[in-house]
Amino acid sequence: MSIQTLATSPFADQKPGTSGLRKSVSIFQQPHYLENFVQAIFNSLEGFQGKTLVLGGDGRYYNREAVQIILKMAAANGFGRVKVGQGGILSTPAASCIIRKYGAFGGIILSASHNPGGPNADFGIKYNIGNGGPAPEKVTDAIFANSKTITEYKQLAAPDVDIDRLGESRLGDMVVEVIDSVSDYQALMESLFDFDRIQHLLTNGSFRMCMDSLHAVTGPYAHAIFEKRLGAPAGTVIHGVPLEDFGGGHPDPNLVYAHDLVELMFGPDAPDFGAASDGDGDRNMILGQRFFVTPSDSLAVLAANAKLVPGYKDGLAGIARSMPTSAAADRVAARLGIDCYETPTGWKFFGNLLDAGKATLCGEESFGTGSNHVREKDGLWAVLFWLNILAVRQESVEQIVREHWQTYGRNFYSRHDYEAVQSDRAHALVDYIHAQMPSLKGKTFGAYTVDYADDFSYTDPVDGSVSKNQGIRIGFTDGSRIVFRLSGTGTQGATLRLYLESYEPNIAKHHLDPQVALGDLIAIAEEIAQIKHYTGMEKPTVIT
Ligand code: VG1
Ligand code: CO
Repeated sequence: MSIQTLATSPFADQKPGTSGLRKSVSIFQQPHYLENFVQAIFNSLEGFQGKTLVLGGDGRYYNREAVQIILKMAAANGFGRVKVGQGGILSTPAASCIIRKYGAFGGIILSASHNPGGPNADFGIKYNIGNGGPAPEKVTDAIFANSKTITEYKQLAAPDVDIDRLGESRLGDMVVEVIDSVSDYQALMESLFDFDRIQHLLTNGSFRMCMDSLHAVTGPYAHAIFEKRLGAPAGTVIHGVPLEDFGGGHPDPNLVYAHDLVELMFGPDAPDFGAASDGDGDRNMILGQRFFVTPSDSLAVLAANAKLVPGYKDGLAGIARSMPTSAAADRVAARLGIDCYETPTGWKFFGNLLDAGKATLCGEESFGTGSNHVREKDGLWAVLFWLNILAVRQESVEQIVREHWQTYGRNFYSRHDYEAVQSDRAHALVDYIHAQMPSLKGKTFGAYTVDYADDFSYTDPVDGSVSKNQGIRIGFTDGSRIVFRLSGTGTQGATLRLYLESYEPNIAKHHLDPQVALGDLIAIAEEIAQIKHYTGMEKPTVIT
């Protein structure tokens, strides 16, 4: 087995987005495309000789091929060991857990998360650092810079490794260790939650749940934890076999794409609790019987009830949420007397706060919730957290959320996505809003007066790094807001995200449909951004 150095030339489009590099499979299959990016990762790291790399992905099309390429490149570049999930499978939170547990140098996760998979869909790759979290911007910037000047990459000339059989083998001087994809993660969950109590809830005959893995990576994890360990009846987990194309669907746990679950949970014989997770297992959607919990509310409810859960019984150090996420969690933090941090979109911005012990729980409006147990958002963790709360409180999901609103008021919230918009039109829309920004403050729209209009900029309180242009915020004097952002994970044209939020303390209005409660703000957003004109779309692709 010899180390080969192969000549290559750079690709101009390898800039990591909100969460790694995401492109269509056909782009990744171009000669040297994946290799260039992997070498660019290695070139921007120092001190990994002889150290351990964690490797795995969500099982989508091209996962297995990419694993073989990366193993041979890791061996040629001098890693001492790669821990690879069996069959190339590791959920994003499991990879984070394994990096931390074994003190690995870092990890490579193969996933395009909630984007569809298959030969005509998307693939992705991201690098996580030794704390188990996504590489911060200074690392992703270095990777991008390297990718633009790369001239060669290294690989070991060797046959493929058997990644389906557990155990160790050698690839040149490097050890390849094929590990069980689930067990370390399951052990971590058992250390945080009251499994005995959850088991009792799931087996007492009066409580039913449905977990929809959307044919994505959490299937094996959900089967092992909910059915095998916690005793839920067979069939509790649906779509639980990971498929390379996720069965042709979007593995995105929202009201549109998790349609089978939504139909069940809003149907006549709905279970008590429903949940779904995304392609790589870091997102979650929580449903009660005929009741949807917004991710922003979910974060707030978990925070308010954290003391009921063994892993969080001593209280929270702080809460962090991404800027577009509703301020529901801020109200809980205020009552608990702890800090609440507002970060840009993307989990990489939570890492420093978690490492510094400033935050315990983190969340994003995009169905992402997590804590300091790993450095990624964690779908099944959120499901277990809810189950633990339900097992202790013995109330329904709806009762718990309604009572939460009574205590804290309700933050009406919705996100409207306009997908696959022509890029130049989307940027023209952003320019159009920018042009108005200096004159927006003080302007009135019906009953609403603009309090501020800015581009969100974040200064990391731990390392002082500054991230600019993280979304346009238009805030009104009554505390409601409109936020505009362009997605950093889409692969087709541009995706416009419009985030809407208003606060309603009056219990008598808590029953309103959010689209009705937010109706004025939706109209104002259209007036300010001319969304129909610029996107050419009459209505959003997805409303959550
Ligand atoms: C989206 C979400 C963001 C999330 C990111 C990665 O990013 O809005 O909150 O962190 O996806 O999640 P964007 O740039 O498209 O808005 V995942 O589960 O796709 O890794
Ligand atoms: Co994801």
